[in-house]
Amino acid sequence: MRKLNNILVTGGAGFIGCNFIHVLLQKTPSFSGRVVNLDALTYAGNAASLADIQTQFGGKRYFFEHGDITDRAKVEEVFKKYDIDTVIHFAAESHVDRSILGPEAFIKTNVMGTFTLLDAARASWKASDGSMRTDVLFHHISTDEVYGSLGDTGYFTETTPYDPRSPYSASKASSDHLVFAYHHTYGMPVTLSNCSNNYGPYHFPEKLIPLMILNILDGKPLPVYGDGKNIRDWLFVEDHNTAVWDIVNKGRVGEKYNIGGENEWTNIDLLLNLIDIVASKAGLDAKKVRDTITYVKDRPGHDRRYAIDCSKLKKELGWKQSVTFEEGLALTVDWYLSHKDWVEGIKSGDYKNWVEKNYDKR
Ligand code: NAD
Ligand code: TDX
Repeated sequence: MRKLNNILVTGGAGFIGCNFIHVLLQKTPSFSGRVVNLDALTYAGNAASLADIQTQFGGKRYFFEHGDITDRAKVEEVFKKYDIDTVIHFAAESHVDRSILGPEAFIKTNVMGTFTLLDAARASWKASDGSMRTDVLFHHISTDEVYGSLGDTGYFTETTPYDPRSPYSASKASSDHLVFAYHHTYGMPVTLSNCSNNYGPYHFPEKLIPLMILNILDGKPLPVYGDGKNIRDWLFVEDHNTAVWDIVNKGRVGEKYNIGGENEWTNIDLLLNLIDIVASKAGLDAKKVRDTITYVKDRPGHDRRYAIDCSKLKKELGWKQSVTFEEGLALTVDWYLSHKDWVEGIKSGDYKNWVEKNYDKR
C-alpha cells in the first residue's frame, strides 16, 4: 500500500509545481500528509507564488528547502529529515528557446538532477533485507515533446517511439529513460506522465500565453514564430495536476500515462482568441491590438504539431478535464489582471529577493 505521508515535490516554486502544491494542500481533503518543496529558485522559481501556502501551512504541513536537485548531499539530507515516501518530480529547465541558446543547464538539471534524485531515493528506500521498499513511489513529470513532431494527423500514445528534437526534449527523454531504468534494474516503484502544453495562473511570462497576455496589456509587439501555424494541445494546469494526483494514488507501478487537453490550436488562432478576451476584459481596442502581431524568425527545429491521446488515463483512472479552454483562458486572464504585484515582481526582478525578505524571517 502506498504511503503518501511525506511527499517531496521538486520544483514546487515553478509554474506547475506551485499550482500542484496549492491543489494538494488547499483542495484535496483526502490528503493529510506533509509536503516538502525542494527548489533551487532559478529564474523560473518564484517563492512568492507560495506565500499563502507558507502562511497557512508553513512549518506544519509545508516545508520549503532551498537546494539543487543535482546536490546529492542536500537531496539525501531532505530524504532523511522528512522520511520521504513519495517523490513528485517537477523540477526542470523547461523553456525550449532557452535550451537552444544554452543546452548545458538542461543536461545538468534534467538529466543529472533526475539521476541524483533517483539514486538518492534508491539508497533511502532500501528495506532492511536490502530489497527495494514497495510502499514508496517516484512519480516523474514529463512532456509530450519527447515524442517529437506530428504531421497533420495522428496522436501521441504511450507507445509512440521517442524522437526528441530540441535540447530540452532530448534532456526530458533522457530523464524518462533513467526513471524506467531504475524501475527495471533496481525495482524502484515508479510512474511517469507525459503532458501537453499547460496554461494558467503563475505561468512565467516567457511562455506563449502569459507572454502574450502581458504584451497585449503593455501595448508591446506580439511575436509569432514562423507562419504561426504550429499546433499545440493546451490543458489547464489544475487539470494536469488532478491527473498527476490520480496517477500517484491509483496508477499502475512501472506505467506511463499521457495527459492532454484534447484541445488543439494553431498559435495564430490561439493568439487571435486571446486578444479578444484580453481586450474585452481590459477595455482595449481588439483591432488595434491585432495590428501589433509581429511575425518573427522561426524557432530552430520548431516542432510542427503535438496532439495527445490520453484515453489510457481516462479509461484506467477515470480522469477527465474539468475546464473548457474558454473557461480556462478567462480564468487565466482574470488572474493576471488581478495579480499585479506578482507580475510587477517579475518585471522588476524583485521576486528574486523574496526568500531573503520572507523565509529568513522564520
Ligand atoms: P518552470 O520552469 O516554471 O519551473 C521549474 C521549477 O524547477 C522552478 O521553480 C525552478 O526554480 C526549479 N528548478 C530548476 N532547476 C532546478 C534544480 N537544479 N534544482 C531544484 N530546482 C530546480 O517549469 P514548469 O512549466 O512548472 O514545468 C514543470 C515540469 O513539468 C517540468 O518537468 C516540465 O518539463 C514539465 N512539463 C511542463 C509543461 C508546460 O507546459 N509548462 C508541459 C508538460 C510537462
Ligand atoms: O513568443 C513566442 N511566440 C511563439 O510563436 C513564444 C514564447 C512561443 N511561440 C510559439 C512556439 C510554440 O509553437 O508558441 C508555441 C508555444 O511555445 P512555448 O510557450 O514556448 O511552449 P512549447 O515550446 O510548446 O513548450 C511548452 O510545452 C511543453 C513548455 O514550455 C514545455 O516545458 C512543455 O514540455
